[in-house]
Amino acid sequence: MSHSDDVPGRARVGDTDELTAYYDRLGEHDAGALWTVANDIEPWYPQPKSVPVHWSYERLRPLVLESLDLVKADDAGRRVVMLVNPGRKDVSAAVGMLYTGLQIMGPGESMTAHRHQAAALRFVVEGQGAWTVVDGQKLAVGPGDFAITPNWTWHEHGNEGTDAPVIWQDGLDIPLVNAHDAGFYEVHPALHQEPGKIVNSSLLTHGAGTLRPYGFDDGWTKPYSPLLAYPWERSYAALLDAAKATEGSPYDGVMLEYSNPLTGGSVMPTMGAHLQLLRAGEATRAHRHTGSVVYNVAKGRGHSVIAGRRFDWKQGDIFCVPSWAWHEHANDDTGDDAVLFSFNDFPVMRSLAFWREESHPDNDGHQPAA
Ligand code: 1HN
Repeated sequence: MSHSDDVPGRARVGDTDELTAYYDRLGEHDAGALWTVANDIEPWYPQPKSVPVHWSYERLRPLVLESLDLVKADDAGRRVVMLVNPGRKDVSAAVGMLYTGLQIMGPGESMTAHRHQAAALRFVVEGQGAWTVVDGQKLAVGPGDFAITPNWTWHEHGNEGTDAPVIWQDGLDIPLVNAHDAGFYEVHPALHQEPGKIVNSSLLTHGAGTLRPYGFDDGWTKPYSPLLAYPWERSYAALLDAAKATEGSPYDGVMLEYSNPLTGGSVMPTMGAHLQLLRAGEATRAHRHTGSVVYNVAKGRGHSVIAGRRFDWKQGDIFCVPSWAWHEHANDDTGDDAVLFSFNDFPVMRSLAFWREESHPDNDGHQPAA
């Protein structure tokens, strides 16, 4: 496929005085000539404004901790240091149409309940004692746990630990919602929900994986997972089990998707999430696909090559892969595994029939050395 625009079938009209005057007259009627923008608005292949970014946890953590004394959590709504892609400051996105940030809650802190059109998810980075109440269900979460706040569900959080702050990563589809002019927001009329007595009830009911509730989940017609929190221990154990039986994917290593246990589909309609294991010393091959991904290094150290640039990472670090960017990952520890948590907009890509994927054709499946 040619990527030059000077080919039959592509817009290639040069400017003349007559045409420029014509464009001006169209402009006066809030109209324009398609051929002046056609090649920009219909690129040969995706042209993301987002660039690959690596956020070092070691460098950000002191700044996140600093915010504890600077603002009260409830005054701020949520006390979050957001991670902003230099190419997407206009929409406060970390990559593509995905937002992410690091939220910190001091010991004993709690926040009021609200709900919004955007869907949210959390990945706990450090600290004991965090809880969140989602749609009246109290979830206790610790490091490595993954939890969801589907769109329009009431939610409020806190830290009942006594000595240390909790830091978790938030992921939301805010830029996507705003791109569609579909945002709504509500503060809970009573400021707090009345949680049911049983903590983690969705995990007790739906957390058995292949064993599904029989005869008592018939009412579940909601478009998101009835399981609201996925504990680290089980998820990591599942990865280790899978690694005993499979080589995994040449592009992703051993990767598992957090799924809706009733459908096998993504946890929410707009965002999916994965946990992937890179064995000691393992290096994946490069591929690219439509859809954006935000990673959090859950364990270990290594590097990724994204759009030809190398990023070295270790536990707690966050990095992103823009749509259609070549990417490959390597575990640089030859004695221990590395684990990457990630969330993505793949459900959007798939449901709109935008999904495309291809493997890197050259250099034995690797990008040219960065
Ligand atoms: C939100 O509701 C939370 O509930 C965190 O913890 C970050 C960013 C934008 C909009 C809503 C939360 C958010 C958010």
